[in-house]
Amino acid sequence: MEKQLYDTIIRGGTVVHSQGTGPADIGILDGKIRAVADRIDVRAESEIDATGLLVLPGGVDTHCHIEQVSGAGLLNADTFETATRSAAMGGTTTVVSFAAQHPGHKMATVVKDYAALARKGALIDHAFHMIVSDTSNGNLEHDIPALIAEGHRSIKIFTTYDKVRQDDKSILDILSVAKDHGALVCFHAENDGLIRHMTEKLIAEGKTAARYHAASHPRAAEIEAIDRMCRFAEFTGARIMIFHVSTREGVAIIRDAIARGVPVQAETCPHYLFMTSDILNQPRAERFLCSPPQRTADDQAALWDGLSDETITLVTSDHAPYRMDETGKFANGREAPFNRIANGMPGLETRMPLMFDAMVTKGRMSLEHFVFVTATAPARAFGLRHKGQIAPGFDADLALWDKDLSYTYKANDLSDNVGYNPFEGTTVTGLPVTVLSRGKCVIRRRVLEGTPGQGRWLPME
Ligand code: DUC
Ligand code: ZN
Ligand code: ZN
Repeated sequence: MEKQLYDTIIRGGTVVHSQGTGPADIGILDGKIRAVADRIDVRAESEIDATGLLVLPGGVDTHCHIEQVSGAGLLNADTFETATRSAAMGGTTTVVSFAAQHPGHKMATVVKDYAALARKGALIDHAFHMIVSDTSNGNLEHDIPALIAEGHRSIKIFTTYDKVRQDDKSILDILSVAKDHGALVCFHAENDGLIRHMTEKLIAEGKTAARYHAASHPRAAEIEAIDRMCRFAEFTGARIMIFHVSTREGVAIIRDAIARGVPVQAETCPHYLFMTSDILNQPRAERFLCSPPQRTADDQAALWDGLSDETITLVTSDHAPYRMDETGKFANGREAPFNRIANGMPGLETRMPLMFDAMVTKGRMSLEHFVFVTATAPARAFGLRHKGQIAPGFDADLALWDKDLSYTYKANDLSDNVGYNPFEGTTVTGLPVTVLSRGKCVIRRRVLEGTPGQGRWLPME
């Protein structure tokens, strides 16, 4: 029997592909895109009608915390199954989460354990950043270079947070190993001393409510640490990524560093683009606590400018799921002071629709730029060579979007396990309706079809 050219064809959509945007059919075989053409004349066993829909690369979310144990010993609310089904519902088909090393642990064991959890639960493809908190015991000399060689080419370092933070000397040691072995180093960049100084002061003044979290992470903390990390990258020549930039000054420092030739890239997240610190005056403010905290409308304008001129090239979710109960935000009691409440909020499912609505529906930037910041640039930054674009040879990770479909987020309507939606009340126009991972429908007409364990680990190249 003649071998089929394609097992699936997506017909009649408007496709954003590597050569431009326009009507095209997409031919898929064995999970890969084989053809993007005006019209594909042969038939396939499975045909998907995309008439009236946009066909975009599936989103690539390179900053999400999944099934992770925090430095304080708290387990995330999401498993790989619940997190990745939520991601897929929001049009995302690749996630990069964290293999979080705690002091005393071997990095190789940590990565193996997280990989096993993902292999069992993930509905979509995935990779890991290695959170390095202990460089002793052979970790820096042996485990980390060996893991980099296997394809774990991203390291995450905290400049603050008890237990995990690294001092300057250790950061420089890690940067030097990363440079020698070919890894990217990502930073949670906030000055630890400033945060501890402000936290102690606020608590001594009796200012313990959740809303004081913003004052405890002053903008100067981010500004100082971003500048220092850029200087370290300049000095060592190591490639770095600044996670979750939130301030105008942070954007300016990165812009200047890029102009000097420093190998620095940067991301921001929807909660910095769409929320200001005023949100912490709302009831149940614990829902919105994150670090760095939300800032001002002026910072938001600077972040958008940074996206426009490509100082910032990635928009990720920083999905950090904690339920509003004693398993999560209230693990230290309902009356716990702000510094004893878990940081983070869910974002895997809302990232792409919020960005589509702001960039495309509201006309702030082009459809192609939306695809760039949510899929192409994150895939490129982390060496996920077959993700983030529609072109022959790429994985058939696709999201079919109805640009006219509107939805107003409700209190608890996401497919994760977090129990609240921080964007309750926000209306978005433009939603993914059908989502494919390696040519298989994970979501079909907004209904989940994927199965846990079908996602694969991706080496970073
Ligand atoms: N900030 C982080 O850096 N990580 C998880 C959650 C958060 O708010
Ligand atoms: Zn962080
Ligand atoms: Zn994070």
